[in-house]
Amino acid sequence: MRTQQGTPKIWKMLLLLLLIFLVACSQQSTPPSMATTRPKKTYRDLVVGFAQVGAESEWRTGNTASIKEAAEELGVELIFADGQQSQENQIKAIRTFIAQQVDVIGVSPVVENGWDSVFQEARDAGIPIILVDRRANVDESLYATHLGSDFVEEGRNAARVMAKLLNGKGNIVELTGTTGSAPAIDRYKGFREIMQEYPEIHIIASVDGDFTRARGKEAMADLLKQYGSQINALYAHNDDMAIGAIKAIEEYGLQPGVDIKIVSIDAIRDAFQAMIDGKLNATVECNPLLGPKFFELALKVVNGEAVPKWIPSSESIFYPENAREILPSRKY
Ligand code: GYE
Repeated sequence: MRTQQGTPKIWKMLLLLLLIFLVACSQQSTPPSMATTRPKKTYRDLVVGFAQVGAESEWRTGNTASIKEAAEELGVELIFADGQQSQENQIKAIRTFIAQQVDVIGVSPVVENGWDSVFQEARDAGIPIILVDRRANVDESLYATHLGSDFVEEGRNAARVMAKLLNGKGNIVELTGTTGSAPAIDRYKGFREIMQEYPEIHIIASVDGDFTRARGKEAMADLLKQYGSQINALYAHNDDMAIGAIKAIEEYGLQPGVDIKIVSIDAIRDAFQAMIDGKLNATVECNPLLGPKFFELALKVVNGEAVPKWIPSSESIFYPENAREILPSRKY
């Protein structure tokens, strides 16, 4: 009797165990990717915060226009913050983007250092950072990718051109970009790398012109007061400073491009005009039209696709000889 009564109980237990086993198996056989896959985002789903440096140069206004136009064309929602060349403003903007839970943050860091904590905050919130144009001095794990030029190579190219213009001999003054910014650091470095091959070329002064026309003019006027006709050439880290300096040289009574050879960087439209007018001897291109590529990268990053850690631009050098012909095709 006991055995007769006991049998159905055992069967029930076994059935229950079998059921538990089957449920466990069915859960395990679900591919892990199926459980976590989210539908891919499109441009129209993207909300992007962009912390811009400011509006210090024509290069920058060209860069801002490219970003805004690309967002508009692609249908990306862009929240744009102008940092007015202050790191504090840029950090505040990034914190606001984090609070707004944007999908991606783009930033062009005004200076290289001091970004660790705010980038870490973005990472903790799961928001990827993309460096656009300028680099930040942080661990690679704190940003998804960097889209921007090879500033060291630009400095090297400026030096190669300058050495030819001076026939390997002369005194150069330098107007550097914003102290502590990636392009100022690299353009300074690249220029010297090449110039060390020319023992009869001397860099007699190097002054911060903050990438602006006004500061470029002021700084060049001071340099002329100090060194006068000892100056054979000017190397400016951007065209805007060179254009400011051209005014100072004219006011001093010398001929820019002739008495003082000038090489600068960016290749903005006004630099082409200065070359046509015979006041600038060469400009090394730096491409600000980064908008479309930036959003392409943003979308990839958000969708978990792999992107390279650095995407440099390909750039050339322009001379007075064909400046008139090229100017109409320049977009910035
Ligand atoms: O050369 C200058 C601008 O970061 C490459 O910033 C950029 C530089 C550019 O103000 O004109």
